[in-house]
Amino acid sequence: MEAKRPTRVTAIGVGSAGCRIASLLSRRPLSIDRFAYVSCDVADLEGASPDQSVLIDSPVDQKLTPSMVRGLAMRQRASLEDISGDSKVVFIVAGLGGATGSGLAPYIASICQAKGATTVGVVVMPFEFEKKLTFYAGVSLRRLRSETRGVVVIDNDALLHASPEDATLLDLYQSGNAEAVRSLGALLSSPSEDGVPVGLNKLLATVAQEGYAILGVSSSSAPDKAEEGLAGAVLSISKLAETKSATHAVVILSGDQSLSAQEVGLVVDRLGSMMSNQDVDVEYCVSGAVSPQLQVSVLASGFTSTKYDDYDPLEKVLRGRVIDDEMDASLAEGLESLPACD
Ligand SMILES: Nc1nc2c(ncn2[C@@H]2O[C@H](COP(=O)(O)OP(=O)(O)OP(=O)(O)O)[C@@H](O)[C@H]2O)c(=O)[nH]1
Ligand SMILES: [Mg+2]
Repeated sequence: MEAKRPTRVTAIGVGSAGCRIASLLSRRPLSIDRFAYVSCDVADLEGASPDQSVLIDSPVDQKLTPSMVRGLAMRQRASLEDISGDSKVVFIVAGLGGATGSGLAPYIASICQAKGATTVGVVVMPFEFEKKLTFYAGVSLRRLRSETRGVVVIDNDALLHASPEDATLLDLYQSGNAEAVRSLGALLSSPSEDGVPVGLNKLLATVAQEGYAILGVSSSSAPDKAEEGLAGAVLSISKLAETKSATHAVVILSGDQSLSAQEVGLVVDRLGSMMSNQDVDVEYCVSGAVSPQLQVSVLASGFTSTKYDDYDPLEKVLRGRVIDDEMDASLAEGLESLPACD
């Protein structure tokens, strides 16, 4: 009998956006062996088998906050420990800003890291019009970064290239998810006949730099589509961080099968000058999905400062100091070595 292959790579969708994006990714041939889902909302777990999902028991008559969700999840820590199995690498996929994704993504990441898995966050940040979500999103992003080897940040606004004025929120989610999944799918694709994957090692090395990795996405059907698409992807990153401070990047070319090797070489060569940084270490991958449009994405990493720093004004003011507003006491490590008072 053939021995069961150990699970090497797991992706865990957390909260509504995270579960939706993870579920879409699970339908593609990727170098991810297993998918799992965690949410407070049973609708997010529809279609997932019980051994792949954890429903956090939560009251239905209260508006939840991230810290409330985390408190509720602590009672189910054993199930959350089980969900990553024996994986060597775990991707935590979530939308930040709501209660579930913001509260749980850093908590689940810390559990996976404690089990020894290389843990990477993949997060969607709120739309410009979701101002009231930015604070929780900013706090959670910072926490997630400290519990992971790296975080891939996707800005929801950057996923929307042209949307009709009467588009519903669900329409925006659907078109945004299609863009994100096409790009992430190419980035995480397994070796196949119609593509050149970047490979998990190079991807992890790119993401595991100081600060954040940002995914910029663009599509083009113009005659010089590869170069125009590259310019669009770099522009979308430049709205979030200084492109010249990137240290590593992966150029992701997805679809149209007429893309020549010369065009691939051209965009890889042009990236450094477009980012005003000739020293950036560039990898690339090509996915052969057939589509009339070429999607060009750039995953650039090493950003220690981003637009999202402003989402968490408390961190900016405090700079590592702690607000002392509770009459409790933290026991610092080392206090036990003080002589006991009899
Ligand atoms: N791209 C994309 N963004 C989404 C989707 N669903 C929600 N979002 C965004 O993700 C962020 C978090 O929203 P949710 O995922 O709905 O929140 P949650 O984690 O389920 O948290 P609660 O429902 O508040 O407990 C918000 O900025 C949403 O606009 C989706 O399917 N795709
Ligand atoms: Mg939700």
